[in-house]
Amino acid sequence: MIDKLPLGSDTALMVLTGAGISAESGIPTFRGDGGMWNGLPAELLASPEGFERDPGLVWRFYCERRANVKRSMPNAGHRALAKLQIEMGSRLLLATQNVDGLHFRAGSVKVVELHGNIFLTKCSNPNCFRKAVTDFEVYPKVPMCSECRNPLRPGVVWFGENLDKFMIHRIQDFIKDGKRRPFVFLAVGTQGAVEPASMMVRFAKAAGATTVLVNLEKADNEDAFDVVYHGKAGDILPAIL
Ligand code: BV8
Repeated sequence: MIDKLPLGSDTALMVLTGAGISAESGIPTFRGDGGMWNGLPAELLASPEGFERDPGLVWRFYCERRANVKRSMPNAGHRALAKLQIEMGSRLLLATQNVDGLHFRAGSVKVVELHGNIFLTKCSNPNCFRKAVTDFEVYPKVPMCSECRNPLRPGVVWFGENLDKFMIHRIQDFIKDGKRRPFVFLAVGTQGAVEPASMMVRFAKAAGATTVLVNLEKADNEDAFDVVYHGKAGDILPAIL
């Protein structure tokens, strides 16, 4: 039984998306085929240790994904959220764990990219003043910083790295604001295995939110949701929004 989300005229809605919303765009999820890439765990490649050990391998991992994302298009799930944002404006906060940028390409704005964006390139030297730049390049070998000669790296948040504190504050403020009005938290296409994103539903629930999950299979944090739909985001999101 699929019901429309309870979105009244002053309801605040926070949406958190994960790799599953981009699966129907042809982008592999992290836990699909065991989260492996060429026999290596994604979590090892998406880490400072992995980059330190073999920057060339990590760049091959990201360049293959950049090329795949460039060939991909947003799907009905992305588009349903972009359309809803036009209707809800600032009452909707869209945060994503994905680095593929497909929400922006579907027309969503002000998307909180918790884990960065695969089309950003920055210097791996934290003391270098070179700024992160938008970069669609697929590199045959490790690109070096023209300022400090250290290797460049993708502008994403790796395992063991902190998320941008301004993004965290923006989400905390939105959840706090949810206490004073009808509040819905919707998670889409996420296993709920990666912190701190997987904890957000609990904070929203504590703030009085009705919590809804749309996911192909059982999620690790499924107990935190009032309503659970198991199925494809591209089918369910247009129906409930
Ligand atoms: C942090 C960017 C403080 C890179 C990503 C022990 C030691 C060290 C650290 C930790 C530890 N224990 C916990 C931690 C913290 C760690 C963590 O949570 N680890 C996990 C593995 C246990 N988190 C961090 O390190 C974070 N930072 O905590 O800072 C700190 C600092 C130092 C030490 C400790 C703490 C940083 C996390 C960010 C990592 N970067 N991405 C890149 O993309 O290359 S996360 C990466 O994995 C993706 O971005 C993605 O978000 C995540 C995978 O999660 P999902 O999005 O849920 O994707 P998944 O494939 O898992 O699930 C997809 C779901 O979709 C499935 O359930 C499937 O059924 C469903 N699905 C499939 N198709 C569809 C569908 N649903 C609907 N429709 C469909 N069609």
